[in-house]
Amino acid sequence: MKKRSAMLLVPALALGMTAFAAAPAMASTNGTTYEAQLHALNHSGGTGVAMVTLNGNKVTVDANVSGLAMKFSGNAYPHVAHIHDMGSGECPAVSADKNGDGVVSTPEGAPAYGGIGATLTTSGDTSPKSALDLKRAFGMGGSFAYHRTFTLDAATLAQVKANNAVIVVHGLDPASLSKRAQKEDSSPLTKALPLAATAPALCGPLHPTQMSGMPTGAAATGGGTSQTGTDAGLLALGGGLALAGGAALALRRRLVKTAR
Ligand SMILES: [Cu+2]
Repeated sequence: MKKRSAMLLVPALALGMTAFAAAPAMASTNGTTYEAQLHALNHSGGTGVAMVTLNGNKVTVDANVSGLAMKFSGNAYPHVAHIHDMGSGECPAVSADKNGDGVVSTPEGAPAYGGIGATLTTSGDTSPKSALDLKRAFGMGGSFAYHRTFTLDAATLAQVKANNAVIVVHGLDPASLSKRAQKEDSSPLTKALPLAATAPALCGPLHPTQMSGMPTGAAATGGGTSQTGTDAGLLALGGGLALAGGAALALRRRLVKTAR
């Protein structure tokens, strides 16, 4: 079934793939593209689209997002993002806000989208260990483009193929949160970051598509590569880098546990 549908998609993909800057070679049973329409969570006001193309154990992720929180304490906002999996392959409803603070936190949404299968970093490690690495975050600022090819672990790869993977982009404008939520940290993920920094802002389940090519939507603004002011922004977020690394180790386990 999978192989057959992939074969049928090849002509369409071959045409569209020319739009990708680094189009991977088309293998006979690979090259399947999955698309996620990214919708706002927690009233983030953002939107976007992500395209995920598989080639063997390599994955190429292209995304465009816009309308997210632009600044944190006057600096470009670091938005982390992941391929979540092993949940229900869905985005959470407002009712997922179990503690009633007006925010569906990352763990509260886990029954819907699962734990972290891969972290969409800009360089280096892409495992759940980098989940809260703000320096290599998915993108900086309110609108940006993302492009990267990396090796996907077997478990996450299988989840994508099973249509049980979800793209989640994190990071809310603290001012948009309730007074109570503004005072909360990101426990149990990490106490080093405020709730706003890790709460989901965009979400979209990945599904196979015959469409291919660069995602439409926000034009690339270069926000994803701009590092200006980043360090100060990270400090403003709580200087959580060092702590976040350790905290992230337990992140996937906790999220998956929550999802069960
Ligand atoms: Cu995530």
